[in-house]
Amino acid sequence: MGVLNVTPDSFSDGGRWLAPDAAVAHGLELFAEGAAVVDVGGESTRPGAEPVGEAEELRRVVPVVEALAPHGRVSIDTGKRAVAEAAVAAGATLVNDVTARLWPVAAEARVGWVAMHMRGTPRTMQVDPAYDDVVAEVRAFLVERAEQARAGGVEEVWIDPGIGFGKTAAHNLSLLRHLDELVATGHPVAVGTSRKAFLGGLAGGAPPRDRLEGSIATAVWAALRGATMVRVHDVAATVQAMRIVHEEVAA
Ligand code: HH2
Repeated sequence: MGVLNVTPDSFSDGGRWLAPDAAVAHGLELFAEGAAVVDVGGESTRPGAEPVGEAEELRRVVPVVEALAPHGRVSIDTGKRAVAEAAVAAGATLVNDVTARLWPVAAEARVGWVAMHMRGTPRTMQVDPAYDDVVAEVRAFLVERAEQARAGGVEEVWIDPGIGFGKTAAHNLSLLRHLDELVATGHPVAVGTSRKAFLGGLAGGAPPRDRLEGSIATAVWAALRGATMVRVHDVAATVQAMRIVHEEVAA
């Protein structure tokens, strides 16, 4: 899954793809690099981000989804029901739901749904996140939501631990270390580590543009542990790394 942030303020690429033409061109580039899905988002969920109004988010994403949908699978990264509905009407076939609440939209439209775990809201989620057992709590939450969605008629349900969403670096590492416990639930697992802050911390304070090594290392780790979708900014490099591991080393 390639990331396409149509936002002025995303943490690693804010503003680069805000103009619709630039966003569409970048989305086509992500497909050409080997993305199976392009994930269009119009609201940054970085720690501390201010919410975006519904009308503005719609204005950012709908034309981009419409232009990209004939070229490949498009997902909509949102927490707003109206945005998910409009994006699906414009051709998106996967709702990437950072609030894990919007499965009725996917059921109604007969499209796929990604349930991501987040503790709190982006504005406050990194203020002292605490769990007794992060892996067990995230797993229980995701299984409950996934079962609700399946019972409600959604056929394609993904679960995603929400790396960095109300989690310390230690929480993120535990979730990655024990990813097999999410895989064992039987729901397909998606993971997004790309360029995230904990990777900067593990690489001597590297800024987002210098986190490719950690992004690829954790994407490959996640895939080897059974995740079947990774959400990444650097599609070409990740595809190459995955090909080498899956088609050559593990062949
Ligand atoms: N991470 C981000 C956004 N959406 N969706 C899923 N399913 N999983 C993730 O880990 C995930 C996500 C945050 O990354 P990004 O879009 O690059 O940044 P921003 O929220 O600042 O736009």
